[in-house]
Amino acid sequence: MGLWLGKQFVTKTSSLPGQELVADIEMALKGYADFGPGCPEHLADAIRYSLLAPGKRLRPILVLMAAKACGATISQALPAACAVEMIHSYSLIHDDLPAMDDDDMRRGLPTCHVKYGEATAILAGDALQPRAFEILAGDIQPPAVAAACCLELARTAGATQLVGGQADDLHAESFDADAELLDAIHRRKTGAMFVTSVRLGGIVAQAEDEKVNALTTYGTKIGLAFQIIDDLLDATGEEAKLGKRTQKDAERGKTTYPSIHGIDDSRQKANELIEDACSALAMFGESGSELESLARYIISRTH
Ligand code: GRG
Repeated sequence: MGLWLGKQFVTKTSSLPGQELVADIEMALKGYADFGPGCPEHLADAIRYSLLAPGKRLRPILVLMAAKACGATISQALPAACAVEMIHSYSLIHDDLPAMDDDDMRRGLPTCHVKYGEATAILAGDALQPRAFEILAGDIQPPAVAAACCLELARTAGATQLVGGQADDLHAESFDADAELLDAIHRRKTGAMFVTSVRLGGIVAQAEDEKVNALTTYGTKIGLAFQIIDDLLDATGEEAKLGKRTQKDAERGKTTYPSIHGIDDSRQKANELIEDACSALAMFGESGSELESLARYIISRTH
């Protein structure tokens, strides 16, 4: 199986690199999903249902790979990996709500609001956000690095990046977005979390600025490539494999990368972005090889 990427036919595996990290991530997430006796049982159930559903764990894998590439251990970076997944899971729960993208299927399961009702789904997302910062503040050492991680994630999750990108994306449903606006939406709604994931790895490792800057370039490029492939999968992918509905963008009349640039040029662009991302890893030498395989997975993925 391969993917036609403009001039190139990519035959790389579509299995996600870093699978050996997933067991550690899942176990830590389970621990952090235990809010203790003060949390109402139905809220705790809804949080666990969405957070522990079978996601790819791409962002936490990126945190851990970047941390390793910069010389940190997995256990040093695991709290940051879980914090990122909490923000990501909250954003998916809220994105699926009727007031936003109105989806009934996510990660192969009924969405949180379909299973638990809208109010509980909103609250589950709400609870995941402060939990992310509680984890960073409490479990990243030393405290100055914990504070730097909180600042990094807060900026990305906030009104100019994740939330701002989502607001522009919803707003753009009422008119035809141009290529510039579409890039700005993708960069903030999707790309920013990829950038922050690898930057958090570098920050936890207390890496020098040069390395964090290289990771920033890498994250920016794979983030946009990921969204382009997401648009292509929505247009051409299989629901059963994706675990979510397809053709949603066309149904909602949404402007997407393929609707502006066409399918072949979109694939070509994604391919170029991945090559740029891999070039940005040059200074890491062999330590960057896992991040490189992960970048190549992004263009070959089928879900
Ligand atoms: C509600 C503030 C707020 C933001 C929502 C995440 C998001 C922003 C929207 C989701 C809609 C969407 C399909 C975005 C495209 C990129 C994306 C985030 C895909 C889902 O990420 P995956 O494929 O999901 O890594 P899993 O389930 O594997 O974790």
